[in-house]
Amino acid sequence: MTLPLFDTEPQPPQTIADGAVLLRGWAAVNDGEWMAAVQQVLAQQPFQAAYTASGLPMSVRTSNCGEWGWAANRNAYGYTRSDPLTGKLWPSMPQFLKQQAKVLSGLAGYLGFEPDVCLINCYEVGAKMGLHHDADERDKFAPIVSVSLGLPCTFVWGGLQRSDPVRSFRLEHGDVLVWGGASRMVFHGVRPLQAGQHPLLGAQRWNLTFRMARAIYTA
Ligand code: MD6
Ligand code: FE
Repeated sequence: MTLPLFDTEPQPPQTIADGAVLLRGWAAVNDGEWMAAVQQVLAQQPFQAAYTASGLPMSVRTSNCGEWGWAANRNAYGYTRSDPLTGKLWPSMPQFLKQQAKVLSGLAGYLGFEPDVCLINCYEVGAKMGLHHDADERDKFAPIVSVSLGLPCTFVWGGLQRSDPVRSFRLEHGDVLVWGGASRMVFHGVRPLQAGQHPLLGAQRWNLTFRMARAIYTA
């Protein structure tokens, strides 16, 4: 009998739509390093409340690292150099995170990915993300690398129009979703987080999205 090397073995890349690749379990193999790197960011930039475009409080809390960060208060949202709340520059992106994001995007077929932001979202039980697309980045085709840690969620994947039909799938600890090109402006969301206990994250889900906020993707 052959034993799996890891609790969650990385699965072969799965193309879920044009330009969108799911790498199941790829961040679970070194999740201790992922956790340590995120904790290092959170020590400098703790999770804080965020607001939707219409000024309503969101159920997720956010942190950032990188040259830019995504921030939202009651009046405005978008990418800034520093945290509008404290005036401090966003903490720099740990080398481990940047290197992993580059390797994972490469595995999905995107060479030359140079993230200048990692937005970190924290979901507690009941937290959700309504249907949206990410349009604040300058390059509307550059990939985004999305890493899920902790409790599983139901991810909703729609089309280029808000009214397009959606399908949903589970994202689990260590799953990585890379999407750009023709899928970059697809509407998507996250259903309310179900209660549970994860060995590393307890009752939380963290989602890391590596983005090119200001740079133009040329590879
Ligand atoms: C989440 N993710 O997984 C929410 N956006 O919690 C996103 O909204 C997202 O995963 C753009 C690109 C990838 C994503
Ligand atoms: Fe999004």
